[in-house]
Amino acid sequence: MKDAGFEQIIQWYPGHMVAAMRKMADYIKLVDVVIEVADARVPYSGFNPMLDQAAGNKRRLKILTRDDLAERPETVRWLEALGPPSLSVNARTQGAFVEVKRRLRDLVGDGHRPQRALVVGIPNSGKSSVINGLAGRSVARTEDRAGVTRQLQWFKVGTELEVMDTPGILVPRIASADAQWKLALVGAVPRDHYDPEDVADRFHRWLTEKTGGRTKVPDLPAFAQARGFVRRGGESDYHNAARSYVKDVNDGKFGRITLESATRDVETA
Ligand SMILES: Nc1nc2c(ncn2[C@@H]2O[C@H](COP(=O)(O)OP(=O)(O)OP(=O)(O)O)[C@@H](O)[C@H]2O)c(=O)[nH]1
Ligand SMILES: [Mg+2]
Repeated sequence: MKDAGFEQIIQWYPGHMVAAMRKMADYIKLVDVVIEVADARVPYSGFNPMLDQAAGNKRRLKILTRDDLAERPETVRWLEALGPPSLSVNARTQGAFVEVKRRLRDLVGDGHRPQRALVVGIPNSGKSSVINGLAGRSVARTEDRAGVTRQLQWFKVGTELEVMDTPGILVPRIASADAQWKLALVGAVPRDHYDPEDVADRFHRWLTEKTGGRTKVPDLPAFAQARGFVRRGGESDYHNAARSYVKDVNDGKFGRITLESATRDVETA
């Protein structure tokens, strides 16, 4: 029963996503290439098939962001599975975008008019960071929470390229409990839409299984105790501990962790 409740809790498909999805269908016709952005830690659940479908026969560039937080061998396998043209970046570093620009040029060629690209992906995947990386300065607002970009907006990148930033869009119903906690953990769902204790517990159970019990990452009770999350009276404050725990995962404090494996998760999907 817990799973059923959990599945209902971690769903987020507000009106602005419905509206953006509709508008995007119009803009897709105007662009030369669609840049699909996903977090390298969840390259399976992190791509929205609805967006891929909406891109129709447009050329695509798939970018895995947060490759600084993902396990390198897994990212390499994912890039192979996704096929060219795909690449991974740490979108917070400018250097990564030399290669992104080269791939884009290869894809769209040298036209007479400025070429246009639409950047799409699920919330908090790093779309606006990719725009800033392409622009070489901070033009689009970025923040570490889901749902920052709410409008579709064009940005000029030099004289050759115009890129459109779009709001993050999830699927109306995230299929499995596994995909739900993983997307919540990486920040694709707003904080008030999930129970952080449940997500932290599921993450640790998953990691324990994956590593055959050899992980050094603490579970939530150990973390709460070590970090002094106690209420008056000596009881542990698991809720706030779990928020910190989730943040630490995303700050890379527990090391690089890829949540979906190219070999396992693709085959069983
Ligand atoms: N460590 C790391 N952080 C990143 C990377 N890319 C983006 N971020 C951070 O992730 C957070 C979200 O990035 P955004 O670019 O705002 O994500 P978005 O997809 O535009 O989000 P929405 O507009 O809410 O859908 C920000 O705090 C970024 O600094 C990356 O490659 N590595
Ligand atoms: Mg954004």
